[in-house]
Amino acid sequence: SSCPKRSSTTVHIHNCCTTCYAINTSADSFDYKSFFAKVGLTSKSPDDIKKAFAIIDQDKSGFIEEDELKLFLQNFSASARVLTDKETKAFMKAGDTDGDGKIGADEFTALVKP
Ligand SMILES: [Ca+2]
Repeated sequence: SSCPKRSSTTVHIHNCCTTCYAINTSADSFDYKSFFAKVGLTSKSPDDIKKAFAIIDQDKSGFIEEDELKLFLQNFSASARVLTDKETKAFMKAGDTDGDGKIGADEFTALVKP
């Protein structure tokens, strides 16, 4: 089987199978815990997790806002789908521990390494 092409800006922490996972998760079935484990983020150093965070934080605001979270999977695979509103809200709720409506680097790290 062939691997989908990735853009040079995608997070290079995954292998072909995780790319396929990012593409193939069907609507409302995204589970951040299993995704982080599958792409190998959970075993990365805190520095590497912060690097991934910096890529997901596309406008470099220091936070992952809801619109950026929606495009989360596309950071891992350019051809991945956007998250549904339901998935985005559940993901945000899980990561936003201080309730300010966005996910900071420390919150993201805590989400990846609970
Ligand atoms: Ca941002």
